[in-house]
Amino acid sequence: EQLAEPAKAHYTSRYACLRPCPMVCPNQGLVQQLGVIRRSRELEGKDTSALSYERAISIIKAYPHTITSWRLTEVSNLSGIGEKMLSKITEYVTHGKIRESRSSPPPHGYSLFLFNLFFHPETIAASARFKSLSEFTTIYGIGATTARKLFDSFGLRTLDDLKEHYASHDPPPHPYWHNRNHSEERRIMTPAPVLSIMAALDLRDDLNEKIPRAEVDLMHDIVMGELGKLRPGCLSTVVGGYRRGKTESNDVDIVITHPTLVSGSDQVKGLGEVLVNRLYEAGLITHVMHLSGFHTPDALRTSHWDTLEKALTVFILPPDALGVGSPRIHRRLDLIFAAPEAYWTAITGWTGSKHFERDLRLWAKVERGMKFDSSGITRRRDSKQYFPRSEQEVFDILGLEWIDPTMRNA
Ligand code: DGT
Ligand code: MG
Repeated sequence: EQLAEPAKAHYTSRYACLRPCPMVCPNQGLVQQLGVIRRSRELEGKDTSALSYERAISIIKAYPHTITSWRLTEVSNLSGIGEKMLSKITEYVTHGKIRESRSSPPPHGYSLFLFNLFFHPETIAASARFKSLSEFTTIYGIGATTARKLFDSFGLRTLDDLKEHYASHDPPPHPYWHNRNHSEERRIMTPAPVLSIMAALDLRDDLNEKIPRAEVDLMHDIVMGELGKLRPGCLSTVVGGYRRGKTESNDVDIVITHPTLVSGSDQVKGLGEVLVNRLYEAGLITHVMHLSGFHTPDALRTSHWDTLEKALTVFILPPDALGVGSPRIHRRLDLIFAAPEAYWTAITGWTGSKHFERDLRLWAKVERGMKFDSSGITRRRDSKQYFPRSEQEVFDILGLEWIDPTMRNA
């Protein structure tokens, strides 16, 4: 079947999946300030506003020139940069920082002075509320909604407040193996504990520590070494920020397949379960927050992205793995299991960035009549399924010019 000519990638594209975007851009200061406002909107549950900041940030990150006053006209013509966003950019260009625009009046009852003070990015960053909410969300299992509830309804302000609160309120986490209906031989004999909030508080420092690339490589080698003993011949790729070239990652994401796995059978799920079991019994996995299609109710990722099998876990290197007496730091490890036909869509879908992925799905749907997710590509009109054999083929089928993973930092 003849595929249409791919759309050209360019920084002016409306779609993030067509904008090559480096890790560090020429307008990093502006991006950082807009990022503070975006984060505060997100913490306050103003998702629509947060998303329009996210779009604008993504567009600016792909813009190849330093924005100076004589570039503002060109910037204003970029899609996703509305009048309001342009006024913030202009302010940054003239004053080196951003205040909330005067064209958006404060909510009734607030003084303009206090409003401006509160929404100034530096002021936002310094405000007690922003600080508390940000701090609360550094704990695995606490999202923006929970953080606001803890602040507003329970009056909590500090991590010590939080500890005291959860010492008496911590509900046992919903076990990921609850209601699982698996056969005797695949039964998890010793289910790993789910991460309770109290346990997450104890692991907070570890889990917020960034992971250098060399340690990502080592974790990958150890995991695949264990898997090789159970099931020789598996293939794997480290995805996520690591694949996009991040020097330090927040977690490790690995996509795994085996050439003989039959999709639609229980084999993919089985592979995930035996590996997680093995790593737990070897003392390499300490917690499992989620396995396969089962969620803990307050899980961080509530939206259903795809039908792939995945294990969200906490991993720890064996003693002395990084040299004699080296510290052992708990790390977030996500394992994604795919049948061979879904391997390349899984890799594309998990490489990110999140915004790149969002626009990839949107592009596929709106411009190509296709449904893309990590588990596959389907043409909508006749439900034809595609099984790409490389990531290049994923881009070809979706009619997109190739973008290197290191330029997908939208
Ligand atoms: P970081 O924070 O250093 O780990 O940075 P990333 O970009 O690796 O972020 P991460 O690990 O949250 O997610 C990796 C990519 O995978 C992300 O860009 C979007 C995608 N992703 C995250 N969660 C899911 C999920 O539940 N399903 C699917 N299909 N994709 C996901
Ligand atoms: Mg990651």
